[in-house]
Order: sequence, then structure tokens, then C-alpha cells
Amino acid sequence: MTELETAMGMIIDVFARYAGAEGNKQSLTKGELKTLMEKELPGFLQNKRDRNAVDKLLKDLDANGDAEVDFNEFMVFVAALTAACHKYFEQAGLH
Ligand SMILES: [Ca+2]
Ligand SMILES: [Ca+2]
Repeated sequence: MTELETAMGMIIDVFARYAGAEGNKQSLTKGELKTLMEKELPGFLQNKRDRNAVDKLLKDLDANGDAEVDFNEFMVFVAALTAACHKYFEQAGLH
């Protein structure tokens, strides 16, 4: 597999690992989203310094309003974060 194929597979694996913990295996409950954020993106919630950060994040990501985050909704988030990182590196002259 190429690097990009490996990266895509890893995103799918990470989502599946957390989404499969409870309820619907194809989507993240608030609890699953919280665990994923704490384990995989520990800096993201820390920066928010807000006890309701996970609730707000869920509300932002939940495009279809079913109170869970499915893979498509998750990908919108990953894409936005990745684009933000890219912009940051670009501005910092690191790329
Ligand atoms: Ca689930
Ligand atoms: Ca949803």
C-alpha cells in the first residue's frame, strides 16, 4: 500500500475502533467521541478549557441531527483539522 492508502486505512481503523465500543458500530456516541478525542487528539480538547467542549463538538459535527457522529461527519472534521494543520505549517514555513 502507498503512504496515502495507509493513512486512509488508519483513519477508517481508528474510527471503527471507537465507534464499535457501544450502540451502533457505525457511529460515535458522545461517550465514544469523548474517548476518541482524549486518546487520539489530546491537545484539541485541552486547548478548549471548557467542560462542555465535547457537547459542543458533537453538536458541530452532527450534520444529520441524530446525536451521533457517523463516518462521513467524522471525515468532515478530520478534513477540516488537517486543512487547518496544513495552513499552520504553511504559515510557519515548515512545509
Ligand atoms: Ca457506537
Ligand atoms: Ca449524526
